[in-house]
Amino acid sequence: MQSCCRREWWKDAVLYQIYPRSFKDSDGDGIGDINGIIEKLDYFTFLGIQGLWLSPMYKSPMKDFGYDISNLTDIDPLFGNLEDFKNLLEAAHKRDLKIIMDFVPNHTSDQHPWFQKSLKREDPYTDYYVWRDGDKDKIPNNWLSVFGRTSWTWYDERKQWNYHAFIPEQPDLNYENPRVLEDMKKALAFWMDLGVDGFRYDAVVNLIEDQRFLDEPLSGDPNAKPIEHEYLRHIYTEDLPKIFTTLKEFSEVIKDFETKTGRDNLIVSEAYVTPKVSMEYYELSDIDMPYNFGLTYLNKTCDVSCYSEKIKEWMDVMSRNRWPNWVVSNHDRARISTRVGEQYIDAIHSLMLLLPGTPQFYYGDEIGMENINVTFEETQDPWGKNLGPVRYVLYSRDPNRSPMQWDASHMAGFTTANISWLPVHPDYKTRNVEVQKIRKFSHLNIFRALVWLRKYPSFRDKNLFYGPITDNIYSFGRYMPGNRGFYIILNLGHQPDTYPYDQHPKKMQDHASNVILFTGSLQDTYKVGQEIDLKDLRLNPGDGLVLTGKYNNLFPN
Ligand SMILES: [Ca+2]
Ligand SMILES: [Ca+2]
Repeated sequence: MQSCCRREWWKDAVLYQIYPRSFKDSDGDGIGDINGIIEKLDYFTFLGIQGLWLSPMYKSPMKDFGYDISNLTDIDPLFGNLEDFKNLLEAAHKRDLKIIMDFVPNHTSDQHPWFQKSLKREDPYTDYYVWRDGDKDKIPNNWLSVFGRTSWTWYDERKQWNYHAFIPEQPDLNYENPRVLEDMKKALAFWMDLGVDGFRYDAVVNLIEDQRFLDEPLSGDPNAKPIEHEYLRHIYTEDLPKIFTTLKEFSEVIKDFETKTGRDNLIVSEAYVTPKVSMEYYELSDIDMPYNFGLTYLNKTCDVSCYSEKIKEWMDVMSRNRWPNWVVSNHDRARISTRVGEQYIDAIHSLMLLLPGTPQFYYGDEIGMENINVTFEETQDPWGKNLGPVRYVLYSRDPNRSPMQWDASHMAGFTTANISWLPVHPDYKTRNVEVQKIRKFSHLNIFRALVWLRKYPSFRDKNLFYGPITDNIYSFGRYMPGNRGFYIILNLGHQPDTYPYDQHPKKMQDHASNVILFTGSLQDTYKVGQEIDLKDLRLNPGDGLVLTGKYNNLFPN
């Protein structure tokens, strides 16, 4: 709908990514499914979540865990069926919870009927994929798969090479053929008719290939092995200009549907690019929120500059009608707890929930779930398998996809089976939803308090001002004239530090005097509503404070 006239639901939403295989198993096969998600929908009401993004549940041989789709308009039996999915939509909508689907435009499974027909040169599918003539013993060029090794596979049936940006079982669609675009639009329409609330465009940087098929230059990265994607600079296979116009065609289908039905669909896109390039997705592809992945690069060596640079870099490009968003982890990135250390989790949640814009959380991050260790034998992820028993640890995404830790019972309450598709983290008896529900200052309850806090008008706009920073302390303020203002002070560094009061913004003097929320070691020091003298404020690493002018109790019970 027109952004001039009404506020889209996703601007006030907190989003949550479900990795369906790992969320909740309803039928005891050790793999999460749709009915499992339905069982747990009240959890999102409890958390204060308004939108769920579901990683793919389409029919798939599961070579890349659902990102290899063999039927774009059906659900894989592993997860349930279309009826189950409709039930999920209905049950979610009853709770004012929106459902965002993954949309995978770059490729299908090699088991998709289009590919099977293309293999036989059956029209109109002959050119649905990227085929190249050549000699069986000589690959067309040096292009490398994102998951490592050559991106070309020879097919005797066609006596031709086939291009795949990912694994051989994920052949790339050929967007030089306009029919491909039209057929993919039909898939979008199918799910919109069913009632989904938006899409996440997957792997958009790989969508288009340069039609000259020239060798890519070496990256010069000394850490990259010759079979690894980082070994080359992807000037002919990534970020090509035609991506934007192609995606815009998809977005137009979605926007037309919005105009017809009066419903707002959220369009997000996955591209690990600079904020500047991200902006092109807003402008040229009509995407509501290109994911802001800056904070997915945080790690244990980060002092405050990592955070402040990424935040400023992103906010600096948020002009006009662009709406900010924040992501720290997902199914492709190590868990944030593991990357930066558990003691920073509450402070990072404070950033994500109190900075301007829409945050998206990865399942389990709200309780600070950690990566699991996976041996090479246990490795399921093709990215890990492809690179062998030494290098797999650098690439496998299995460690951050372990089952959700619901409670201290058998298999963390995830499944009744004795074995799950990936192991449950051994810390589940002490780290789980149930145990954190009861603990007043648990990650889960601080997360809920922050979600509740962001309902104040001062958090609803893009207003933001930066407070002083040190090597350890980061601070920022949010306010809207005529409303209660807030001031947030976080120690994101590695040393205890004192708030630099000599640089304290004078305009905040009146607003920031009472403690409203605190994390880390400060829970022994402060009470909600207590007046505070910023001159003496000392914070340990991971500590955080939210200050405002008046008393407010943020911790229910
Ligand atoms: Ca199951
Ligand atoms: Ca492609």
